[in-house]
Amino acid sequence: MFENLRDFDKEIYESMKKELERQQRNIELIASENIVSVPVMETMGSHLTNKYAEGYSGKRYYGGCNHIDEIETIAIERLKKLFNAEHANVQPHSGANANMGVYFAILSPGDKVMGMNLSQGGHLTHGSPVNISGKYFDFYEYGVSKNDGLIDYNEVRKIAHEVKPKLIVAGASAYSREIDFKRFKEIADEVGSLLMVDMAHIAGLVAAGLHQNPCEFADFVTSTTHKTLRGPRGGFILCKEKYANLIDKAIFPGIQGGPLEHIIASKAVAFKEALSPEFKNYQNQVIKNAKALSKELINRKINLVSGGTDNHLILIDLTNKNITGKEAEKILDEAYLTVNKNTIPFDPNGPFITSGIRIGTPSITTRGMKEEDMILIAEAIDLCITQRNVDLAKDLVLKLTKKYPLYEENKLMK
Ligand code: DSN
Repeated sequence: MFENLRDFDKEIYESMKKELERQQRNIELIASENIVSVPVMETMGSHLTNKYAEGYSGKRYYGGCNHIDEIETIAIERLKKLFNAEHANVQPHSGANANMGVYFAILSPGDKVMGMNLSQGGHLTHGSPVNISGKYFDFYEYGVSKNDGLIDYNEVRKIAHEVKPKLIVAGASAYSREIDFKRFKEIADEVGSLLMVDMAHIAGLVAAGLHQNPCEFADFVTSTTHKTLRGPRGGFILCKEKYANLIDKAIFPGIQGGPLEHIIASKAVAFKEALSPEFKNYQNQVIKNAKALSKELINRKINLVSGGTDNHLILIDLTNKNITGKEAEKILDEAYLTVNKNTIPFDPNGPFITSGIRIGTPSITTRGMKEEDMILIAEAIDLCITQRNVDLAKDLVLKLTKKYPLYEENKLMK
């Protein structure tokens, strides 16, 4: 792959090659990242990018869309099957656009909405004051309990009764426990709200039947395709049939123009992978690895928010380690462990410094790592954040990444 690029544009080729080498050399622990298969990558880099196809299958604003229609229809049918959904829109360019699509479909500026506090595990697009969601709509925050770091459903219920929002948004980007969507639906029904679930982080687990499926309860479900779901970078919306037209119109012509059909084809390939029995084994291993890594970290006196994990993600509380999230991210990077700094609930530090780091197991599991490898990863993390011994940690990391090559080393870019 990439021989033509190598001959035409050395500058970009060389930077891409260095990035591939970084991905091969490092242990990727960013919970929202993954490693796509070659078929998923091939469809993304294809001639499908040449085609304009504004509109939907059978109702396009451009000629020559018959094969594009076939592709988009396959993507939609696979996605509906995967999540047992009534209606699917595969055009959102990202998770943020998927969320905006739902808001644009059902809200007017100033409407009341509830979402999870960003610094307690929520997401920018769930009403952060610096995001368009928080600027255009009247968001009220809920969060986790100070005692156990778990979503405080009683507080959610109390706020919902006080605010009576038009929409409740459930879902998180830094929450390591199962979310009870059924409970959210009960609360939404009590106060006459609609329910949207953003399942971006856990979509792969849901697809594999390892997490409660929000499509059973929510009016709208949004997601990205590139996290646990292991597809190309993108988004989608699922909804009840009665909202199908509203959602489709909100995405196009509401907030997007021409769909990215090369990405939609790649999403279809990823959905085919996600429908396979192998994918269920993979997601099972993602959770087993996260639980094993949690146990090994706790054994090394590293504190975790909520004391552990039910999913692919772990939030480390560094307050007993005399190191900030920002410093930890840097020292871990020096040892070739890639993580992101993250606020912990009730963090005394702001989002640029933070008192935590967020890690996850989707990428390392795709590489083939198992429970026994989590011992070495926990050891390397501990060497960095407790003992500040980068050299020893780096040796452990290199041993592991050599053992689990990415894309059959040297075959992707020579
Ligand atoms: N940036 C993503 C994450 O890392 O969770 C959310 O959009």
